[in-house]
Amino acid sequence: MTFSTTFRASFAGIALALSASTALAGAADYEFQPLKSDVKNGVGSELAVRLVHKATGKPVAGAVLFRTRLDMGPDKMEAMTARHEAMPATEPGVYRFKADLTMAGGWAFRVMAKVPGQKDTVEGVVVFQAKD
Ligand SMILES: [Cu+2]
Repeated sequence: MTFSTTFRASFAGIALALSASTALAGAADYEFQPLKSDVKNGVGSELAVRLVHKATGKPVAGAVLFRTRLDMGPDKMEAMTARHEAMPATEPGVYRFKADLTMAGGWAFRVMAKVPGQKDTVEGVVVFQAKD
């Protein structure tokens, strides 16, 4: 291999890496985090997640959360789901839900979100521990 082909090959690699990270930048820049991962097991348990912009650590307000699912996947009970409903927001970037949990253990809150100014859908999984 000559110098020039080596150079071209590594340059192509860098270009590829750059375009890949640009393409993923949107959705991967955001993260859902639990406000408090320990929650009460039972009816009307309150779960709250914060959506943050990873680079700045700032909460992201005004996102539209959809296709939410709450299941016991973390405890190998994917099929066990819990009813839940969104509650009014009390602080920017924090999304609250009231859930009817039926078992103590690990619950995964799966969510998709449309973030203002982002065309890619942000996906998140937040694990909560329900305690009796
Ligand atoms: Cu279960």
